[in-house]
Amino acid sequence: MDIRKETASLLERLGVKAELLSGGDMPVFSPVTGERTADLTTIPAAKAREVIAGAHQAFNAWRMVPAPRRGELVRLLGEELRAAKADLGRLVSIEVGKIESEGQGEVQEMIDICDFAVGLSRQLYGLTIATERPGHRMMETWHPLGVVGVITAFNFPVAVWSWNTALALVCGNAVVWKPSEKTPLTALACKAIFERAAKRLGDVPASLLSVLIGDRAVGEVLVDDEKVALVSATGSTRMGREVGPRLAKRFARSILELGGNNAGIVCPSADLDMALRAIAFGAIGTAGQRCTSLRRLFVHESVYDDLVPRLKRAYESVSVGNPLETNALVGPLIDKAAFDSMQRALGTAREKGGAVTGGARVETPHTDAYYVKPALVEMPRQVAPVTEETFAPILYVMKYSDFDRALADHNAVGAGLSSSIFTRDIRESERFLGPDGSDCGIANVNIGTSGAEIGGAFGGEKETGGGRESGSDAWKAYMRRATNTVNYSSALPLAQGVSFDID
Ligand code: UN1
Repeated sequence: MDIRKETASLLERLGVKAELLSGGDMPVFSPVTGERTADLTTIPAAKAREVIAGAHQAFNAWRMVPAPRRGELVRLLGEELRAAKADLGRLVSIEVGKIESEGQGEVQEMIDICDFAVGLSRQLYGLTIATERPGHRMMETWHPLGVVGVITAFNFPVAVWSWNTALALVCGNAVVWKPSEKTPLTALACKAIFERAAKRLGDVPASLLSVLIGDRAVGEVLVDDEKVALVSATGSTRMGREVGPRLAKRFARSILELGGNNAGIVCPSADLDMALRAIAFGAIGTAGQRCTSLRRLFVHESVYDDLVPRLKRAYESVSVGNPLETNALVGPLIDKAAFDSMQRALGTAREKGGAVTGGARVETPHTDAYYVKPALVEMPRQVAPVTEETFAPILYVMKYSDFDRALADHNAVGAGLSSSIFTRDIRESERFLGPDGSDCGIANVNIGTSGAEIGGAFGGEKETGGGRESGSDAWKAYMRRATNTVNYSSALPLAQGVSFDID
């Protein structure tokens, strides 16, 4: 197959102009073969600031459009995504290396959030609040916020954009998107899909959605520009440590979705067949490149010798290969840097007494593509590198005897995104979900750490950054709340019984 040609023809079908794809200063590669698929042109900082100013004008107009009408745009976006699902999913597979069902699944997640946001566009509810003063009414109103900057990572190049954008649009905001340098082509495709939806609605302000192709410097423009009211950033904790304080300095809002070092606990009563499948998908799926991937596993000593050998067999037999041409369950790592950091972590784990199954490079004809066997590492205890997130398919397995100790170890890492317990004992599961249980933003029972639905709020605590995106009431972060007190009486009573009579 000719990956460059297929990329070009997919992009053409998706509506991206061919002239955008060549002659630029930013090469784009597919991890599937390591080949170059396009050369895009990056935007200079000054031009990026102009784009943001344009987005601000779009916001000024869009905020006056009634929310259900804004929802109609998102409904059309959902329709266009349904029509483009096969092509966009395939492009995700080319650009990220996901297997087919995961590439398609990512687009399904976009369609789902559009449906959610359409309903939401008629449900941006505010409260009416009891007031202590007679002849008064107190209420909350929710208003559009401004320009929303969206910074996305390579691993979910389009779904995370859609979570933010579908909500931001119904909330009355304009969006400026800086995709990962590793996955800009899917961003151009989303922009073209959005433009079709906007054209069908008619009357959509120009620049309601903009895409900034560029590197870190462009991201910094977005973070520092006063016209950007909120930045929703997905990426490493290191990135969040830089972005968070910069936004705080100018009192801008942030939604940070950073690293995960997600764990599972397998208890004595667990359904081991179910646990096995859930663990395998969580740890091996997407080549361990989800922020929700399962990275640590605590297994009770009574089931360890049953579960772990079965897991190792699954690791040894899992098919790794070209996701575009084979039915492999595991595609490539994103690049050489990812491969190197995986090998470094495995080296350190071995030094600390870890017994490694898998982890070696799988040779293919493509020397610049990095396929690996997923690695299962039996560790004597939880020490570095177990305590750090390595964005690769490494699962550290540890034996436990005491539930409290396992729970303490579970929480004893910096990140706090997702977590799971496998048990049929309600005391254990409720404890895990309770106030002294898992300290993560996502805590599951008898399902894995990854593959969350869009209906729930998505995000995590501690070094994961505290942001919430997607479902539930995450929309509130994309609006500003006003508390309104209306006096319809002929007197002016002051709150708290204060007297202040002037002659
Ligand atoms: C991410 O890896 O950044 O829960 C997002 C999941 C997906 C989203 C992952 N729905 O695994």
